[in-house]
Amino acid sequence: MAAVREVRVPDIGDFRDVPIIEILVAEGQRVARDQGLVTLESDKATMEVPSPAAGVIRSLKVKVGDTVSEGHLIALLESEGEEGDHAEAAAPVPASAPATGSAPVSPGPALPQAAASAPAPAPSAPPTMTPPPPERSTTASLPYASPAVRLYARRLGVDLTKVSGSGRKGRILKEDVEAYVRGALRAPPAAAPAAPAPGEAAGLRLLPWPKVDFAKYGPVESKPLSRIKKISGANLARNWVMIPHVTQHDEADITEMESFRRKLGEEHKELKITPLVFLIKAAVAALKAFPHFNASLDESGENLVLKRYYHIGVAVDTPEGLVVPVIRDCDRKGILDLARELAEVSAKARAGKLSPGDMAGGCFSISSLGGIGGTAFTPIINAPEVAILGVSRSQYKPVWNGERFEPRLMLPLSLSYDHRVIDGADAARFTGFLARVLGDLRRLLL
Ligand code: CAO
Repeated sequence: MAAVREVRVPDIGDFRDVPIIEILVAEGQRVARDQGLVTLESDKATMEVPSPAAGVIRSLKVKVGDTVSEGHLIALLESEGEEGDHAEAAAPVPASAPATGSAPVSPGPALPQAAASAPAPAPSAPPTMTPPPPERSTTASLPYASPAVRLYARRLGVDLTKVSGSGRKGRILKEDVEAYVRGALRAPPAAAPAAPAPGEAAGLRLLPWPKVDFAKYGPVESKPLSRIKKISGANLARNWVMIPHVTQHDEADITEMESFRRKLGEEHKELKITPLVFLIKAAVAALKAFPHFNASLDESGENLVLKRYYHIGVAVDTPEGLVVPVIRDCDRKGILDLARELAEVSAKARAGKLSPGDMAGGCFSISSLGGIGGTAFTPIINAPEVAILGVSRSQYKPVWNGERFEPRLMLPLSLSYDHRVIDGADAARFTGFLARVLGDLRRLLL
């Protein structure tokens, strides 16, 4: 049941006729137990008188400038009386002590921010008052502020050592903290933002996109992007700006592989066996040899998640735009199975029938433009994967065999990798490994 209590000045030692310098609450205000009600300040110290219980301030019996001694009536509190509440004259809280309940009350260094997030002090501190700094002439002196102001500053994340006080003897008031926050909000950012972790916005500060009235220069027609283009475009843009891409180019001699592929094609006329299926098998072998390519950064950007499965994404060009279905467990499938599955997923992709699940869970992607043309390109990494292999059209080139040039079928490889995870030397080793495997498929048995 609610009861009206008198809140009086507690035992404050030898101090008498101490002025009240701050009233921290208003009549009718709900207060928590231990919340500061008034601040007292003598020539030698300041302290707060805390509320002995949770409740509502019915009336205040003092004002700023009044002088009080032990036992002086401060306020009437309609308390929500719980067992164990303090007696009416609660122990005072030293105003300039570090914000830990039993900390010594002599002036010391300001709390570091981490410690400053500790809960507000319990009112069990000894009834000793803390001397305010005589002068706030050096920045090394203890920030001189009441616990309420300290708590307020902590909640706003303000380091009180950076705030100058406008109160008596340089005391930091609530208004000083507010003025500091206002100033900080107006100030330009001190430094460029830190590199974004995966999952965070890049926070780029770019020029606005140029606005051009194209119709001024000739006839135009506006056509909306397809749904797939909009989705893949947003993904590609994020991946391009958030991943530091480097592309390593190499060539594989696939002369022998090509004659094997043709032979297989004649034996399995029902299947379309293209170089891509060999590339999938070679990629799995390379991912096994270089496990950090078969990995993703976690959301914090501080850990690499290594995968023990081998699901390969294949970029498929469809009339609606680019999609990347994933072929699962490529380590457990042979060339013929992969050729069959590749034909199925690319037909499904072109028919617009892929489900989100068909495109999820990839470890590494391959983008082949070999059927179309070109000599090299820079594929964009399919986040959160850390590398992607681009393949261009093979062509016969004169290759020096130590004695003479001979015509060899050379396949261009372009490996884009996330430089946060993969170093250039490893990328060169990875493409070199791929080239050796494609040059001699027996290596897949090793
Ligand atoms: N060099 C020379 N010829 C190649 C080749 C290469 N690297 N890759 C494929 N070919 C040949 C194939 O053998 C086939 O010829 P034959 O019919 O005579 O055997 C022909 O080119 C067409 O192949 P394909 O493109 O139909 O089949 P694929 O297995 O190579 O590729 C698929 C399948 C779905 C990946 C492909 O059709 C596709 O969509 N590619 C585009 C991917 C894309 O847009 N990537 C860009 C993304 S941007 O990062």
